[in-house]
Amino acid sequence: MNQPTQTTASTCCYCGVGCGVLIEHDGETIRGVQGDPDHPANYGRLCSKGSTLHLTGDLAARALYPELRLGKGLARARTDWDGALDHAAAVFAETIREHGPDSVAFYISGQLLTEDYYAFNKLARALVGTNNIDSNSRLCMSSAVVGYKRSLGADAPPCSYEDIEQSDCLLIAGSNMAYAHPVLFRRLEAAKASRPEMKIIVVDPRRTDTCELADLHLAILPGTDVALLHGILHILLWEGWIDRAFIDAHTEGFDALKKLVHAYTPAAVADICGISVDSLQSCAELIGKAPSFLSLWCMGLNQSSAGSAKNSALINLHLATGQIGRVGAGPFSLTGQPNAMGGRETGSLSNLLPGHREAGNAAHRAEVAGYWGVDGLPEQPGLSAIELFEAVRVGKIKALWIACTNPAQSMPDQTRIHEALSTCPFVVVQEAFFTTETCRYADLLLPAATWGEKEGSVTNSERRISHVRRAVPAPAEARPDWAIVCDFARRLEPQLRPGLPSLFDFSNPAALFEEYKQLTAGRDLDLSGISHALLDDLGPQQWPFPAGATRGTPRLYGDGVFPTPSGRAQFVADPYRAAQEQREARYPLTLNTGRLRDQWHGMSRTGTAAQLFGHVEEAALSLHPDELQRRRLASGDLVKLRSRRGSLILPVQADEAIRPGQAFLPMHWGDRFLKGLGTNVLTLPAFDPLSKQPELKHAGVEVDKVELPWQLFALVEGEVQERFEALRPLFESFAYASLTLTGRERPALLIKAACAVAPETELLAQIDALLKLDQGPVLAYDDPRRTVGKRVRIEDGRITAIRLAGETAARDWLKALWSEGKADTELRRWLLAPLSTPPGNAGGCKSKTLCSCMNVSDTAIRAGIDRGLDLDGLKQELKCGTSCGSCVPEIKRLLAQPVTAKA
Ligand SMILES: Nc1nc2c(c(=O)[nH]1)N[C@H]1C(S)=C(S)[C@@H](COP(=O)(O)OP(=O)(O)OC[C@H]3O[C@@H](n4cnc5c(=O)[nH]c(N)nc54)[C@H](O)[C@@H]3O)O[C@H]1N2
Ligand SMILES: Nc1nc2c(c(=O)[nH]1)N[C@H]1C(S)=C(S)[C@@H](COP(=O)(O)OP(=O)(O)OC[C@H]3O[C@@H](n4cnc5c(=O)[nH]c(N)nc54)[C@H](O)[C@@H]3O)O[C@H]1N2
Ligand code: SF4
Ligand SMILES: [Mo]
Repeated sequence: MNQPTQTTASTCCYCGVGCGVLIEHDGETIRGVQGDPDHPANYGRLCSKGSTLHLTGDLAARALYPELRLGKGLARARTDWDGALDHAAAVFAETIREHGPDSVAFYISGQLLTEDYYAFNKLARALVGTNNIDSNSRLCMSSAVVGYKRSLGADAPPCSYEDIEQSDCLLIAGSNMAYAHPVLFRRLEAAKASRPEMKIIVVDPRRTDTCELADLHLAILPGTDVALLHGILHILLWEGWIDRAFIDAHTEGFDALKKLVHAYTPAAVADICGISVDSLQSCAELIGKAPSFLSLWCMGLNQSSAGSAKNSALINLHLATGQIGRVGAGPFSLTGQPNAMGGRETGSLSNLLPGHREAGNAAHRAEVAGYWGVDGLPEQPGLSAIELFEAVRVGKIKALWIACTNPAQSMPDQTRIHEALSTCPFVVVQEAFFTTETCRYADLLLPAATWGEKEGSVTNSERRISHVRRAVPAPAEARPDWAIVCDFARRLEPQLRPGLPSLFDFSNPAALFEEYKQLTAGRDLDLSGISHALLDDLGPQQWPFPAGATRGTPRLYGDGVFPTPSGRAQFVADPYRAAQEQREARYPLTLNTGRLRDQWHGMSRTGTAAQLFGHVEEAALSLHPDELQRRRLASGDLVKLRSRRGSLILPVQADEAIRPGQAFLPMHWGDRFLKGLGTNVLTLPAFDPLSKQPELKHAGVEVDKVELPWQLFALVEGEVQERFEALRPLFESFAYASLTLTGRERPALLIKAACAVAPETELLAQIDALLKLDQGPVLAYDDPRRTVGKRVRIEDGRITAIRLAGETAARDWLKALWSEGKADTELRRWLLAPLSTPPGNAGGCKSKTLCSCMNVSDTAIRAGIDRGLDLDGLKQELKCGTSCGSCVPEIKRLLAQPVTAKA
């Protein structure tokens, strides 16, 4: 193996914290990653996802060659880039000629680089002539965009990460930053440790790991934030904890808001939100008396049919208290994806244009058209994500280009999304991994370069632009996104703009950036002073950074002047409206969805690293123990989870962090890892009227116990991706099937499945063959009626594959033996005995890897706690929590549990 010889400074491709990474490689292959000590987002830190980047992205899961399907129902065949893009250009040109420019659409992603984004946007608006270009940021940040614009006049988070550390009072609303923005959470932990007087309030229906840092946790009922925020303002007014001078000098609309919040009395609000009047009062007092007050928020506010109202109600608190434009103060949205900000800047939502302009504004259109040298930009409003897929489903959109997003997993109401994708005449998918749910629908699959293989820029949550650098070449024929777009556009131009000079004459990402940045000159986000070269010289910079500037801008609105027509910030008086689906007899539970600590969205990348399944191994629905008891369910039981739109079969687990009446399911599970279209088969497509962001966090659901007595458990090590692909289709006939990875040094595929009656022996034989259990050193037992069968493969004294069918009580015991690399002497006796009771305490306590970096299980940590170790003792003895620190909040939670619960 070649030793790493080079280091390339780049950024992490996951969350919006935007950490700098040092990629260690040998010019061909990435060997390791370290946090970049010089990057101002993380100063060397990385979380469990960032520090394992080099372990993800198995080549066997990568899209490597363009593939084309020449007719529905046919298989895709490999083609070359010329053939692929010529074909795409021909189909797009013909569709546009026959049905007009709005019969095609582009659905792109906050994980694209700014240069990719800009190229796509120019392609759609200037060349094709449609505003049908939207991005997955619609599911993510569009409510924050509306919130900032309505309240402050421009889409600009006004704070810096340092403000978080310097604040006296932090309100964290609808953000589980311990999981979703971990490095920032580590910075907050450190700040609170050095200034314990800093107050932290968490508003979240669930008691998340983020609550470990909270002085006050308000577990409000789902969707009631607007009532809460108005209730806080009511108390601030009553107590006189507002900044009248700031309100008079710098804002408008306060009287209307005052009138509105008059009705939001503490008693009424406590009732709506399901919290006590005391806790509401304490919350208002912490905010009202704080020298500086900063709020952080994320999807708990944005992903709601009241997302815009929630955002503005929160910003109202800052305006009423004058807590903006000062050190440690301000409303600070955490952006989800690494370059959601870049997408907003380049105008890559259907209603936007580059440079924070509006597609619906004629003057803005004329400015951009003039700069691009085209006659005009399309006037017809573009469709937003939900509307766009609906237009595909009903046949209005006939050619769809999807890049860097997996809508067949991440959009709400999956049944309709799958319908749309299967009926669309021409679907192009530009993807780095061929394994996603959306790739199945690609008529043309274009292999994209990904993290470590591409160059450009990204903007993180604090408006800081970093230069993303390429470390190694992309595998096989994969190409960077900007290059694919420009190459396609140049092939489309002769058909749509014959005889005119190309609009896409870019030879590298820097050229795209140079053209794009001029569109920001003189605008609120002016970044015309930045270039790739400047970022190499000065390091990452925060906009605004106009031409001639020597440094970026850490904080906005220090002068109290806002980018509104009057220069004043606007109070917004939206009343509280309940979530769309209220609890009712048929659907008495509210389903909340969100992130796991170690997985990223549809798991195309994180799902290739067995280690990242150590913390959570499989899909399970979390319910409060009382809800389980009420339904006579025990942890591990399989249930049918159903909403008005669809259902899923999966196990339940007890979770005290969730209030009765609610349920939680991670958003990551799609049809690949769990049979049945995934979490979003349940969610609803209702969206906020202004931001058009869907209500992904509140769906009415119910669970019913299912009897699926015939169960299967299998584990096989080696060639996990290949086996995954081959085995997954065989599980379509099972009612329940979960396929995930497990292990660390020796990754293995882990399968759990169940159905009502034993499947055909032929199917089982097929499965066995793929598990390498059909020949060689395999111990086997089948009961005479063939309803129970056991197979274990032992090589060099170690278990390498397991399959239990019909009866799976020994699964945890066998898995533990596999993991320890032992073949117990009991094994043979147990296996060949007709009675299947496993020896010892098999099937006993299941453990999970709490500390993923140092490979420490929760069992080991509990044992340490029982021996009397505190956090420092645990760190010293077990080394847990000493690397990335992502597990520290959970260790603290174990430490805080009463002794009986710890046992
Ligand atoms: N590990 C990991 N990190 C990620 C990602 C990932 O996939 N994995 N994705 C990134 C992306 S794109 C995003 S957008 C962010 C998302 O980051 P977050 O928004 O922090 O994560 P979520 O888990 O989606 O939701 C946050 C919290 O909102 C709460 N919530 C639900 N309903 C309500 C409500 O009505 N009111 C309030 N106040 N809270 C509510 C949920 O209980 C949940 O704890 O994470 C980013 N970081
Ligand atoms: N129920 C529920 N649903 C949700 C959410 C929720 O909280 N609950 N959250 C929503 C939110 S906030 C978001 S942001 C979305 C995310 O949803 P998606 O955008 O679907 O998420 P990803 O799986 O990250 O999709 C990115 C895809 O790009 C591919 N890729 C990686 N690098 C590159 C590259 O360089 N180029 C190209 N072309 N492709 C690449 C990856 O393999 C992956 O398939 O999910 C939304 N859906
Ligand atoms: S916090 Fe973690 S996932 Fe987010 S950018 Fe930093 S290392 Fe990547
Ligand atoms: Mo997101």
